[in-house]
Amino acid sequence: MSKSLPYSVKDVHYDNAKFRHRSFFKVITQTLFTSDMKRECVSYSTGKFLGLFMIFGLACLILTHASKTPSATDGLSKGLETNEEHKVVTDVGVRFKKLLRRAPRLPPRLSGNEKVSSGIFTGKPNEHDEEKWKARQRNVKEAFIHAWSGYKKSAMGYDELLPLSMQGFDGLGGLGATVVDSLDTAMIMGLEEVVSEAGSWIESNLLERISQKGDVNLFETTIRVLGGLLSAYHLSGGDQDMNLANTGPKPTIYLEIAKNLADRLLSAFTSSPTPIPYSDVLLKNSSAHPAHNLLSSTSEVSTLQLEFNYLSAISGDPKYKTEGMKVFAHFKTLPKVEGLVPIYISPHSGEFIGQEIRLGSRGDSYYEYLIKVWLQLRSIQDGNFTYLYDMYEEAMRGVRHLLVQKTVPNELVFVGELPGGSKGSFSPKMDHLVCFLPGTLALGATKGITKEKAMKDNLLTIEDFENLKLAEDLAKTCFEMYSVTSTGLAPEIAYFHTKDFYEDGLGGGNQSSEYVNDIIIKFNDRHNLLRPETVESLFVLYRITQDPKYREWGWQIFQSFEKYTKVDSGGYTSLNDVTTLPPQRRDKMETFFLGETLKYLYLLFGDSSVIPLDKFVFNTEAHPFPIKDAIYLEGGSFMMKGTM
Ligand code: DMJ
Repeated sequence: MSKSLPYSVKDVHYDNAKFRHRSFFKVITQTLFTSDMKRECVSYSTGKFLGLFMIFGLACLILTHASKTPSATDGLSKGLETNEEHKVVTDVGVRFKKLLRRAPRLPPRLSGNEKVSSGIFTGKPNEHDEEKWKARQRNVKEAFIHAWSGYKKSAMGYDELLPLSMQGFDGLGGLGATVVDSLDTAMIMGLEEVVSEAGSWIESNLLERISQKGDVNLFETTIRVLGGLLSAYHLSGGDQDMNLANTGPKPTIYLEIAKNLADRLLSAFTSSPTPIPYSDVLLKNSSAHPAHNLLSSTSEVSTLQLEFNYLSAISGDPKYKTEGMKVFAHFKTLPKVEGLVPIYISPHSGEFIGQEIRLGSRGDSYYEYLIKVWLQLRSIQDGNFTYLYDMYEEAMRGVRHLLVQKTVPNELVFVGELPGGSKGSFSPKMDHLVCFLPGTLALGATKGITKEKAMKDNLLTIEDFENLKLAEDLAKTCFEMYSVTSTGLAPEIAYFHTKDFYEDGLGGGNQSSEYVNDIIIKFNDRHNLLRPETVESLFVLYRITQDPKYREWGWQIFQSFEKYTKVDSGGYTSLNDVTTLPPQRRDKMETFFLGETLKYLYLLFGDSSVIPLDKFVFNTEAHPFPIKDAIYLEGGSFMMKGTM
């Protein structure tokens, strides 16, 4: 494991101070952060004096400045800071903190390449481009129709479609998961016929299923079914007391079913002796039990809160939020490794179990929900949720310090694993699931506004820039995990060639890829389940950086899905091996292909004003809930205050 910081301020080129008039003090303080300016400064005749002055300044800083780094909460949610926090910082410390904050928040100097590709200085995309992306967006809509019609024809009412055998399969407890997961995508795409079919099925069947079905997984049911119902409620006009959908049931139907389901799911919380819920619920009698190994996954118990909080807001009943947020309050008290957490937790003791740390399976959305729940709740007056932001920032520092490495020979950035915790060895292995992280990092950095606006308004801290840089580098690696294979589709898991690890003969099969020696794909990891994480991150990064390369990458990935996963009789299928041609097919269309993958591609190619990231938060299954000024507390209960 690399002991040195793989990411440092040196990696972040964001200084364009030369475009601005700088005061004497700014010259000194900016010099602390930017190597370019350091050179400039030394060339002055007073260089030596300035150097001495810098050393003096640093000494003062160490004596007076509390070690806390600037937080986004400084600039964005001042109201959340406590008086105590203000008291511990001396006046001198405050002055130095301010000086030091200003330099890194200056807008960056974009490279020539960036200027052209970002479109920031080249004006809006031309008409031809607009038409091109509209056409590509239509292609995604057609893909969704093909997927839905395959499901409708062979599997309507089942959880999933088996597209090759043309039958349905209940792999998620039998709640018609594909119907609910697909509904808001159809609404966003304006597919009224699908909205009508899915909405009518939900209205006629779902309550009965909920009251009769047996075991379901708390997490999967919350993110896919509860999440799908809640976003359908919002998108069909529920928050505005209107019915915006021309077809399908009234929004209140979605809300009523959501409440019924959530009331049963709550038993996972109330049956557990600790704030950590059990993993499984028996819907028909509202009872809950732990998994066979008696453990809950860290990501699962911490990926329920966006849904439960929003349900409390729209139903006026705080019980969902109260139970869900107890989990985070409990996590706050647990020991961590530089903010990183083991992937198992016991609902009986409330303690982490084992030492395995990763941002892939069982770990991933813990980190995603820390920042997203903070974004959702930060404007609410009934509690201080800054601790979520702090936990997120600490965790991302931990990621940069302990998990980020670069490949040999081409220096792709990846996030590895600690199979034995902080004392064990580093594993250069990354689940495709980790590719959610670039999007989350970018969202956490700008809080959903564009990078350009965030820089103009001086909102970005050094850590925000570091996180943005990591987001962009990691998104490239995720994209290359697709490009390196014969099919242009990523494997479920990739290993990376590092100075300590290499296995020969396990490339992705695309010999023309520059990275064929950097990325290693083991036999057991060669499948592709139509997962969304990479296109999700491309969507978020495109919205935030406005760099069209993310759209182009998304288009390449979409074309590969079209070429190798489309099933003529209807639907799309998972693959067994992405490295060989023709790829062996697996006979399963996961619900998230319609709920997430195609939705993110559609939004990536479309107008950025649709579901803006500073006004909506997507749950981990891509169901958008409104945030901006939408939820607030009034007289002890939650009310809606207009949403869009
Ligand atoms: C989805 O159900 C969610 O995105 C979840 O957070 C992770 N796994 C799948 C998609 O890969």
